[in-house]
Amino acid sequence: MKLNTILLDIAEGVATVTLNRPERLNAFTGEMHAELRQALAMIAADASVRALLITGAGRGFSAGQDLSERMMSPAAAKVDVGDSLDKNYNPLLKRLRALPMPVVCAVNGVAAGAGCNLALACDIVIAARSASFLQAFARIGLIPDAGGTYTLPRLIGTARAMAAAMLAEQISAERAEQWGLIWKCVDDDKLSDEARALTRRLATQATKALGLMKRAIYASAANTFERQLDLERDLQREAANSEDFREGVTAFKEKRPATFTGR
Ligand code: T3D
Repeated sequence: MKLNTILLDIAEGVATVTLNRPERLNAFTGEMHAELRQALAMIAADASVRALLITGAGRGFSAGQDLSERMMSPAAAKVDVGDSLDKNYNPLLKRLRALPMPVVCAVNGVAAGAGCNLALACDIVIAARSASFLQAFARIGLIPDAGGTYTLPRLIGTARAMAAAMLAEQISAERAEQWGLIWKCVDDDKLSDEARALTRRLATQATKALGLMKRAIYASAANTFERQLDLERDLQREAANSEDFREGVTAFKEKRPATFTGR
């Protein structure tokens, strides 16, 4: 598959997608969205892939929508931004959430606009200490999209979410970790190794259970306690039907490390 705006690597159970327009801080174009769709379809269809890592090339993670595709001149045809969300961003976010495997995001530099919200929609976010998170939308007269108005208040509460959205100030990786916006930040020179090691480790775990965990935890935001208990029962039944559950219990009894296959 020939790709111009992203890199895709699949090895040792891990798929790595690198946003690759470093000269534009990996801003999203229509072409990048099309390539991400192709890559995610390939990852979902490849039974050998048990975890996904997303990162960016160069000094930024992603500056969000490429604004050169949105140049407004009186002569230019008006862009329907709602169509762009319907066609590009919303399916991307839904596909990532629906992937039945852990998705790790390694934020290597600034993550702005939809780039920030793509990162925050991943299951585990690890960032370089010099990275930052910016809800840039208010600076250009937009509202947070790509799931931002959903994820932000759930991750950091309404007070911080509102100020992050309205003030559009850069949030450092250290503050993001303190607030619980991300899992953790690490020294810049450790990011790549730590993110790869973490994703490889996830790829050796009981993939089916991790995929079900993801479904349960994301569903909890819209569920009552009672409905969540019912969902846990249903998903636990599925987890317990896996070969990995049998292996986990057998390994425990035999006092040896479990070897999970993801089945
Ligand atoms: O339209 C729809 O489809 C709806 C969806 C919208 C989703 C969105 O994401 S809207 C939000 C779009 N993003 C932004 O508003 C962020 C714009 N960028 C920035 O504010 C800054 O670049 C950063 C704070 C992210 C980083 O600042 P800095 O000083 O580190 O870098 P820089 O010098 O501003 O950028 C480096 C280059 O990348 C520069 O190009 P140049 O001058 O070297 O030729 C800059 O123009 C370019 N660049 C940065 N962001 C974008 C971009 N080019 C196109 N689109 C960008 N978003």
